Amino acid sequence: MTAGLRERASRVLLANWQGQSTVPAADLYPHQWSWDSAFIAVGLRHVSPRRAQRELESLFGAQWPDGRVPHIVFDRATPAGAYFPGADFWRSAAVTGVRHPATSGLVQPPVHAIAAWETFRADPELARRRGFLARLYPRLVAWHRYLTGRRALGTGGLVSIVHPWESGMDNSPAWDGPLSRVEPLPAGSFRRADLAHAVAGERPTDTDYGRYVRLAADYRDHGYADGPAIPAFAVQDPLTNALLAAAEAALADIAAEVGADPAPHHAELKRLREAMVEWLFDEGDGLLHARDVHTGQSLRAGSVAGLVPLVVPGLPVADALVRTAVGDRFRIGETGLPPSYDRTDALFDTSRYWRGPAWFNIGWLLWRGLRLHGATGVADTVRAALVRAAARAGFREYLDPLTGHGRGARDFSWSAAVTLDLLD
Ligand code: 9WN
Repeated sequence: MTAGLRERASRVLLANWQGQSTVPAADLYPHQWSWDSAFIAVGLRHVSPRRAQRELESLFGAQWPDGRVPHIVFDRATPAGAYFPGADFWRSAAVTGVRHPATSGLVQPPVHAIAAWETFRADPELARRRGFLARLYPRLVAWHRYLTGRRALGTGGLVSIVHPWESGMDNSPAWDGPLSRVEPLPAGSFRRADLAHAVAGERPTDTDYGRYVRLAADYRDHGYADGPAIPAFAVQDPLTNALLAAAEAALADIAAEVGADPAPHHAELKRLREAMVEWLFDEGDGLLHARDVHTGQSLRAGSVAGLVPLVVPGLPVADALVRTAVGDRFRIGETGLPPSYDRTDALFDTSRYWRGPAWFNIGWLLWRGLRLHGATGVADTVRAALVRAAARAGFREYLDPLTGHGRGARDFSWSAAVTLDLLD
């Protein structure tokens, strides 16, 4: 089974490869996405280390002068209406001065340094010969500096995201509260392209989209400036901050490899780790919660994002998170499939996108985090469940967390990529 699965996963990555980068899924997502590319590189390194390097290089080739790595890099050859909002909506050239590639102006969770380090480790000789890390290191540093400098909007020095798309977990119930303050654009004022390829009941609603488009248009119309005004949606997200902290640990390894000083990265890891625990951890609940920058309030919700800080080395509250992961709300020790939302909560929905379904990338992050903190038995359960689900359901975008049935797009790149890594 394993040999066949490896073969099938490789075929998905080869089919979705566009020459310089990989699309998340052929019809639904026909461009390059930022955090997808990082997970894809982690899997692609087992198929072709050179392609894995190019995947990250092409993404960072679209980095903005201010250091931000855009969440979508648009493929020129793809018809304009294939994805909404497309390049003509974002108008990135007006800010960057660069017409090609056109990009969005939002970001996604900073998992890239982790992917770069793993990609390097797959073939250090090739990487050194190509100057892979030497070229990428300053770009990764600029990316992290953008986040910690320009996006430190609230108190405590944590990074803020300014759009649900930036969380990577677009319609998580955690965002319902802050989003309710945003007046949605009428559904008729834009045309969704996703519903041509996906089941409406498994996607965000039209009202969600009305709010997403309103927020994105406002950010664009302010020139993608991060201040002085704080956007209507601004939250300190545990997943984003945890991945940044873990990415700083990876950056320390990368710095040592390229002859730079790792010390600032260790210091940054420590700073972010302390701030996360101080501002986002809820001891009573055993989870980290996002914080609303406008109100300073904790957005108490049962999002799996609150378990992702397990990826942070030296996290002092790791034991509490492991207990929550195996407790009633997530039951990861039994099922191995981490639901994206608390399964005991009234808002839990087994089919709707980030409101309950299990996702391969989150499972992969938790697998790493659980191993990092010595919960190897639970980590093994997660690994086995994801591999079994991929074998049974194929490389679907997400899974019903109770049955393992596949949902969303088929031949989804990061599902294939992390399966390859789990099989290694
Ligand atoms: C908006 C590509 C992306 C993922 C996100 C996922 C989804 C986009 C969409 O697809 O978001 O960025 O159109 O729904 O939520 O995590 O990166 O796979």
